Amino acid sequence: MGFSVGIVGKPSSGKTSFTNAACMTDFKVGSYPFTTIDANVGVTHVRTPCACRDFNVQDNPKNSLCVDGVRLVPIKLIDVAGLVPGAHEGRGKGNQFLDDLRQADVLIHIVDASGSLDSEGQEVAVGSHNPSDDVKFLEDELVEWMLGIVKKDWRRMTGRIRSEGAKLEELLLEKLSGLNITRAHILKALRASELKSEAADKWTDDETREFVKMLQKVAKPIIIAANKIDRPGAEENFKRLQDEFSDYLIVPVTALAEKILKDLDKRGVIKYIPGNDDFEIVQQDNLSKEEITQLEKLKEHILRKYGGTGVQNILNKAVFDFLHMITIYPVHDAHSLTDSDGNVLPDVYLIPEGTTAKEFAGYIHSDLMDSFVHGVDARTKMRISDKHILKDRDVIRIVSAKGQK
Ligand SMILES: Nc1nc2c(ncn2[C@@H]2O[C@H](COP(=O)(O)OP(=O)(O)OP(=O)(O)O)[C@@H](O)[C@H]2O)c(=O)[nH]1
Ligand SMILES: [Mg+2]
Repeated sequence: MGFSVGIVGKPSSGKTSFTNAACMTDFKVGSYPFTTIDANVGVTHVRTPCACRDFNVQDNPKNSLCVDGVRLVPIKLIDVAGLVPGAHEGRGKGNQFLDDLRQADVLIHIVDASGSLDSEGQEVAVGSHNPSDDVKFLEDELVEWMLGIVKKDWRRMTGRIRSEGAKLEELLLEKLSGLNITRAHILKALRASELKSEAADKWTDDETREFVKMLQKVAKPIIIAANKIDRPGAEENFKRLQDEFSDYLIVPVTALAEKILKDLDKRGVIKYIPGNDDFEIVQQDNLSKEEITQLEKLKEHILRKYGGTGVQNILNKAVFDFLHMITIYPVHDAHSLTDSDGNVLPDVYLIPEGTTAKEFAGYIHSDLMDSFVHGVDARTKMRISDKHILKDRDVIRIVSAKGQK
């Protein structure tokens, strides 16, 4: 399992550049459309205060990292081929490849904020394309993709509501669980669309689409990266996007700058912590005068102005501010905070806010949920019940009938 982010957008908007910058991978980037055809998968981290500081202990992270009291929690990025308007009718590379996004918890739409690509990713004069159009068409294409899946076998499926008294949410759950869509998502979308689930076999096409639109918003929500913010005209387009889509989370991003800074940091030329709005040049001799000027410009016009390159920022915002995920540390011993090998605070899990102790056990292992007896909160050393709702940075021992964890 684990947390996954889908990286979507039209060709050449910078999806692979974003993925490479975030994951320090080397997938192929190109200035021509459809450089990526098969999905690229990379791993990066979100950053959050570590529980080690609350307990004042030295930790030994296993499934994650801890740097100066900041826990780096791994997440997966899935970078797919470019999507173009009419993809559901087979244009561009079609939309079948979106099946690669089945496991995505959230989608980051990489928009070319410089407005220098048409809707198919072909270069046009800078500023001549309005990125707002991209936001609309991409959402439409995602809805069409999900609609195709929902409507498959629809007549036979909804027929079971009348013939067997089956419930629509159960039928849909069966069909959509492979898309990482839960019962809660389906119920929320049904409520929001105000459609009668008992009469699903009589829904018009527009009604079914309405439901799927809600489902997309709930189960595959989109946040927007206004990428190439380093280019001329991008700032105006970013503001335009913010005005037009005021209820969306939109973050200015430069994937290019993030990659340059991380590469220089890796070589030891600068000291840069991803997400920061600053860096320090430590090996001046390894840079030309020109490069130093460029770096100073980058610091002043991008990092200081926008609070960083946006790559780390948008990932953190997606996970914590937008999806309200929390971090939980399972331990074997609630006193020493260790696993059975003596590692202190070894693992951390990203789980949705509102998760109970018993549900959390299921994230570790389904057996552990079935055999759950009670939990122990390492802060209070008190027992917690199956229904106890966990909070961010809780350190929990799970006591199961099998006596483990
Ligand atoms: N100036 C600038 N250029 C960028 C940025 N991000 C990407 N690019 C450039 O945009 C072009 C396309 O980048 P890719 O990362 O290959 O784009 P993509 O969305 O993966 O494209 P496809 O795989 O073809 O769909 C390349 O020339 C990149 O160098 C950025 O933040 N700033
Ligand atoms: Mg690509």
